[in-house]
Amino acid sequence: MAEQPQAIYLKDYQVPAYLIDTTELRFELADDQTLVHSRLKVRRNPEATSAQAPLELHGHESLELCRLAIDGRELDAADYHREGELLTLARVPERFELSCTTRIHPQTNTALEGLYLSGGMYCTQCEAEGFRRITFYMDRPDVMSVFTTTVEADQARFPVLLSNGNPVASGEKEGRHWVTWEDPFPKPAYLFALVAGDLQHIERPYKTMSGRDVSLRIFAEPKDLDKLDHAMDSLINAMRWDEEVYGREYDLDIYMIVAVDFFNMGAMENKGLNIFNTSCVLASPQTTTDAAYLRVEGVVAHEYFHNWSGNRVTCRDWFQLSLKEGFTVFRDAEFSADINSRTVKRIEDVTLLRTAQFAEDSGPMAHPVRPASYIEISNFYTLTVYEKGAEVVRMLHTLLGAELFRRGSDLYFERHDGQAVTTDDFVCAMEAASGRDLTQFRRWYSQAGTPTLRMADDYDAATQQYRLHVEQQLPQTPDQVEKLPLHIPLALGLLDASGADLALAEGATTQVLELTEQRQTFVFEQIPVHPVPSLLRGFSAPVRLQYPYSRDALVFLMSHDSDGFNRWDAGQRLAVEVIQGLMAQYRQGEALQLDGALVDAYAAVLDDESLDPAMVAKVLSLPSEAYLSELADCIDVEAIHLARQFARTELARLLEAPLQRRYEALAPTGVYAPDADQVARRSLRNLCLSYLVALEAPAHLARARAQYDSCDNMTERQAALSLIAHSGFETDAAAVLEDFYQRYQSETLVVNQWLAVQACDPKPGALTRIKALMQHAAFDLRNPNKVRSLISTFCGINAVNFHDGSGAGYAFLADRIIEMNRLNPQVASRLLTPLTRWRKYDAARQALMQAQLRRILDSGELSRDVYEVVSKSLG
Ligand code: 0A1
Ligand code: ZN
Repeated sequence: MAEQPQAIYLKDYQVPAYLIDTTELRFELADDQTLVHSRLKVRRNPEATSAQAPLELHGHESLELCRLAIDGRELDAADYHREGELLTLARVPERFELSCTTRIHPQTNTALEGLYLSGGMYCTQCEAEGFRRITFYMDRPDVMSVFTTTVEADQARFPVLLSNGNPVASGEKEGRHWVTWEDPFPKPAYLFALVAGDLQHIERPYKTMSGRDVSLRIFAEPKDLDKLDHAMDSLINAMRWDEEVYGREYDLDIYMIVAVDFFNMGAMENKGLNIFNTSCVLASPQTTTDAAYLRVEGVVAHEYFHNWSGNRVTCRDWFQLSLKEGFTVFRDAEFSADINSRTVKRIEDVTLLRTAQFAEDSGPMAHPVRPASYIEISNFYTLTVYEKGAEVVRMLHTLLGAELFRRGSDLYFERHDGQAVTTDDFVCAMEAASGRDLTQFRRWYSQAGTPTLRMADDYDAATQQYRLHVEQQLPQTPDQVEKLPLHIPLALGLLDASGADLALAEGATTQVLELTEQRQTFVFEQIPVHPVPSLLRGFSAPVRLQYPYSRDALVFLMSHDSDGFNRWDAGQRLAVEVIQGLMAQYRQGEALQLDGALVDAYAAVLDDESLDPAMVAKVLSLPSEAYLSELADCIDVEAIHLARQFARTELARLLEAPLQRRYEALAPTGVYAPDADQVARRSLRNLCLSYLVALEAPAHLARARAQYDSCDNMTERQAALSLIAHSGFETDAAAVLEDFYQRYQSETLVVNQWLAVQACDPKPGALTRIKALMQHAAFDLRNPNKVRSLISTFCGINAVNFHDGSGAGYAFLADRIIEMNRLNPQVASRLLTPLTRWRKYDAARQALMQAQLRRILDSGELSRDVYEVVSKSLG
């Protein structure tokens, strides 16, 4: 290997030696190249330690430097030093103007970082370090500058030219035109954006709470213009919510969103000009499922909320990424909870956290919410930084209460508006506003790993004392051995024999205990009966909870707990135990026998028409294979799959009549709308159908096909499609897949769904089918959405096929990673995730997976992205 990439450490942080007050950019977009002219007003940072520091500019190796001048004086190669990603000017005046011209090639940019082409349109992605692929710059978030940007291009092919802020001038000449945009808010380069293309938009006016008029515009390719209304409604709801809940209003005259097909992530919060993956903005009843509607709403809100939590107050350095991401995920989750079902939203978020973030936290890439080092920052846009980071903010909210938390956030925004700050500044504001000491709480930011809470209890009828003993344990992670106890909010309630909540401190039915010691006992006085505890209500902390619940107690909580989340969680615990029992039977060669307790509990929930159908659907959904794998010490792929399938089919067999009854009773009554009521009905109806089809009876298959044929929306059609496609009725499966493709071949996002449905088909032979689909016209290795739909879905979800004992799945994935490493390092690096988990499998699979990781490591020039994950996984 060439030189190994080096790690960067938080402890080495130094303030920038120079500041850039203003940044003027001019882009000349042409077919074979783009010229980028910049003029920067630079001055020495008065806070820098050394007065003689060199000026260090970042510039990607792909940049061709055409011109560099200081105060009009042209520089030549002898005046600077260029090495790796740095261009260094040893001596510069205290204050000067730096002019620079670079030549770049968006047409061949497959990494989708910097300026690139998506379909035929130009767009940018600068977070985290993409701006250095555009021009030489101090590409670090603590250098904030006022940007003026001129975009010049062919007028006919690129009629729309956008950048951050407001358009202030435009003109045309000989078939080309230009527009100048000014953004008055100082921002780091990662928030810069540019778009040029043949786009159309929808527009709506918005009046902020202080009466300012804002024009909201969403741009897309003309064919998608009819799929933008939901995003617009979501944006307006988010803007209102942020005014009401956080007192934050929008600050520019225009807010723009642009939909692009080629995008590495979900969306990007560039100031005033968000760029979105089409999958996170387009929505129409015929092409979009209910789940995708909710995702669009959440992502639109997320990017909007970044305008304050991220843009007005940004990160000092990339170690602080969770400052903006954790806080913003918390904000968007609360927004979604407020406008949809709070409990369902919480269940979904916790499911993701417990399945994927816990896995990350116990794997080779485990890192704290505020990492201490990285090789490639793109690898740290993780579930830990986002989701666990949001849980950390949620815990602050729980500990302080809504009112003090709001005072803390007000103080944070007031203190740090226009600054680049740290997670510690955030905690300091919360401390100052609440008067609470959060010293120990800060450990959540610096210690990796998921804590386990072991609990036990006893009750003394004579003294009416109930005592809860809690022990916290934080596991070792590759980066840290020594761990200190965390400050953990533990919300709980105590139920009497009738299922009613007992009154706890100050008459409340839920109390938040604060766990700070490694071992602690909490004593509850005047408890009249031996209670059933409802622990960790609302999932009040991101921990693994161990308490010896009996199956009877779980069934009891499922029907009585006043905390909706815990009612669901009791059902999950019960199902996990039952499935684990089946796995044990399978391994011992016994005939599988489903515990009747689960059947009875499910029957009761299915029969209870007073419950929200969305909750019923959640409660009756068996834990996923991925969650069961996360819980296992050594993952037995086959046992998990078979035991879960058995539970499913048995439940379907024993509950066939009520499932059928509810399926029919929940038939659609009116025109499709993605409203809470309808979404809830469809989710339960589709769940009933999925159980019924599991019986592999022609009548139920026909039911699914009838739904497929007669429905007016993608939620019902897609559900039916995947059930038929995954069934054993192979002719019907092939027919429905073909029909679906014929109907939707011009809808890229729907075709991606079609790829994903096939990728997760558990029937044998999946790898052959995947390989064939890679040759299909619908597939394109350069489009990250397609790679995710086909390859990530296969390797991440289709466990029985991917983990086939031959190792063919692993070799296939390694080939794709080696290929993608050259094309798109970020996507390549994310593809690695399933291989990083090799330690959780049996010895034979471990060896096969490791061999593929080594093959990747030896495959030649690796990007920093892939190198970091592979080397840490093997390390
Ligand atoms: N900040 C965006 C996500 C994002 C992160 C990195 C990207 O490129 C490496 C792109 C987008 C968000 O949180 O929505
Ligand atoms: Zn974000």
